[in-house]
Amino acid sequence: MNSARQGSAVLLSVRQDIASMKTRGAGEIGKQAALALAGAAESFQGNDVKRLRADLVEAAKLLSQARPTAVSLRNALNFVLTETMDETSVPGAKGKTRERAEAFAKRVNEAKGEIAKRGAALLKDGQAILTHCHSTAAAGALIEAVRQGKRLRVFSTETRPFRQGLITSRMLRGAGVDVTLIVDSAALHVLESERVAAMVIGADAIDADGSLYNKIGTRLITLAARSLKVPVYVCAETYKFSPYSLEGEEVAIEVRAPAEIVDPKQLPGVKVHNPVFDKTPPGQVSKYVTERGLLAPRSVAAFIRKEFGGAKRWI
Ligand code: RUB
Repeated sequence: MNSARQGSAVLLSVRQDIASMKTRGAGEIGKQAALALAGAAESFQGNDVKRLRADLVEAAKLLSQARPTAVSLRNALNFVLTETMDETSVPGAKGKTRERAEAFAKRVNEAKGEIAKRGAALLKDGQAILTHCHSTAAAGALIEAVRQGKRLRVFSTETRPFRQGLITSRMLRGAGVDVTLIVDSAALHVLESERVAAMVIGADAIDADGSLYNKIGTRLITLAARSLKVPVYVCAETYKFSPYSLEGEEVAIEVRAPAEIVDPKQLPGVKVHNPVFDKTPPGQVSKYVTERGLLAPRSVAAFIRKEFGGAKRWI
């Protein structure tokens, strides 16, 4: 296989890994997509920099469609394309793509470390905490709190249908956290009976109006939490905030295959609907915990304008 063919095979395989959820979680898919774009640049053959730039935009579009809800994907790819698109030679553009992709990957790791500290600071010794799905940012905050000597009891929802709660539970247990798995529909009962002190979750996308897009069930469980006045802390790196929402673009809710819920053959004639994210209104989020500090939902629009205002986007 020549290197251009090999490059596009690698790109398609990264896209497939993201689409099939072998690679999952908004931060990780942004990082892997950024690195895949660098790989695509490296496998380009020839001296036509305009062609390379056009190919990179096409590759970025292809990658960004793999998970429509995660704005981190598009933000990561735009981050890599910035500066790369100003390069006037093929070697220059290849080098810049790699440099930007690695800078993004570094940013992801550093942001998670910072969020872990800021999130942990919100939690107190002896508290019961509820989490949903598997967010590396949220899990990082819980692990950091325990590392600091705070004894937490964490309740982790199973998270139907993909059961990411099992990943969370294993990860937390591996880090020495006291963790209990519950089914999603036990959330309200557990919030009340275990006197849960806070919910700590992640984010896939955040709108300018402060709304949160996260794993299906987030809206329902945060509603349950707020009905008991339990605060909801959302651990979210700045690349989860949607610059597109400033122009009113709605975040798309990904709908996945019915077979992820049940084998359709078991239910002939029954329709099965599998939306995998939902939109939680800003009133159900207490604070966004970002690597730059805590953010109230009402301050998100100004934050997005400051962070992304005027930045060029290719996808
Ligand atoms: C994962 C999910 C996570 C966010 C944040 O959904 O909703 O809460 O992506 O994760 P899926 P992280 O399993 O469908 O990708 O903090 O790791 O970026």
